Amino acid sequence: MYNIAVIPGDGIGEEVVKATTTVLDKLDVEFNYTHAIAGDKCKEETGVPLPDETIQIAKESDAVLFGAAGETAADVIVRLRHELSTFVNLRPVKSLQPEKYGNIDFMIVRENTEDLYIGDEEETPEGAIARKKITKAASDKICEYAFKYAKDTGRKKVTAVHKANVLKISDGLFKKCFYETAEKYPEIESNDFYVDATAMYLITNPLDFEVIVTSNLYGDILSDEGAGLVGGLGMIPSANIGDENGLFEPVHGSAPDIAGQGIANPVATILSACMMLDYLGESESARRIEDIIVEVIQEGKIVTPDLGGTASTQEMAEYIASKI
Ligand code: GGG
Repeated sequence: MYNIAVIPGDGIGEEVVKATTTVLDKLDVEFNYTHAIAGDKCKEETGVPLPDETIQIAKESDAVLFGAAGETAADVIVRLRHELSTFVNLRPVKSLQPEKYGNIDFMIVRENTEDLYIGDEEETPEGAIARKKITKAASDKICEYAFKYAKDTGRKKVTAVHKANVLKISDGLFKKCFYETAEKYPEIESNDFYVDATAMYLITNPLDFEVIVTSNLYGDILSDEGAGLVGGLGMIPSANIGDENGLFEPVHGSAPDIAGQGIANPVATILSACMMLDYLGESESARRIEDIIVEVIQEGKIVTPDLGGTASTQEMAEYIASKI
């Protein structure tokens, strides 16, 4: 039995997490869920966006399933990643509808602990300043992770994304660490692009990418762009992995425009749960659910409006669950 901390967060978080546990509950695997609060609503109600009790529950669990972050993202999801020492955020951009989006399939390996996301901002007489932190240790660690991931999964190329022509010291260090790590993996091709060029290449040449390794902010932005390549934010899961903890969340946010309507696409969160199953060593169940999701989307009968259907979040989840 696995102890799972469930943190729905804000907006559509509640709906997509409920849909996901509906699917998980049909597996031959036992889960003990401990629900915990965090987010904008939590801040309104308790005065804090991320209560100590929630952090404790997350730390004591075997894995965390998170729904969606809203305006308090920095104090909730970014802080949780730190509290759980999850140094990598894996964001797979994979097309489940190749006939519509082509065979896009690449992994974004996002550094999860530093960059502008350290939240070191201050007001100044002129306006504001934010500090960007890039260390050799974290850059080496994430580049090593990316190359090892490529090797372990049979990928042939790793691309570093940075802006080292302008941010010469910080992104320059990231680029240097990347090529030092690349030397240890001569069998894997390595190249690098500026982040602005990458934003274009993802649209013009998406099939050229296999593994992207990048810093925190660029990884966040490029994964939303990646979602746009394969059907939208409802399709992309993510896994935050550390030496001791795993936190699994869809790439999308709280989507206040559709929250409460029961029409959010649950696929990103269910696929995040598949990444959680892999992390827990339940890969057979993960592949089973992924296959069913592809089947359900191909059928196109019981899918949410963003996928061309009229089903609710929960109806789509129950249909997926019924096929297990
Ligand atoms: N881009 C979708 C979104 O709004 N995600 C919530 C968010 O801002 N998360 C912060 C992060 O992933 O670092």
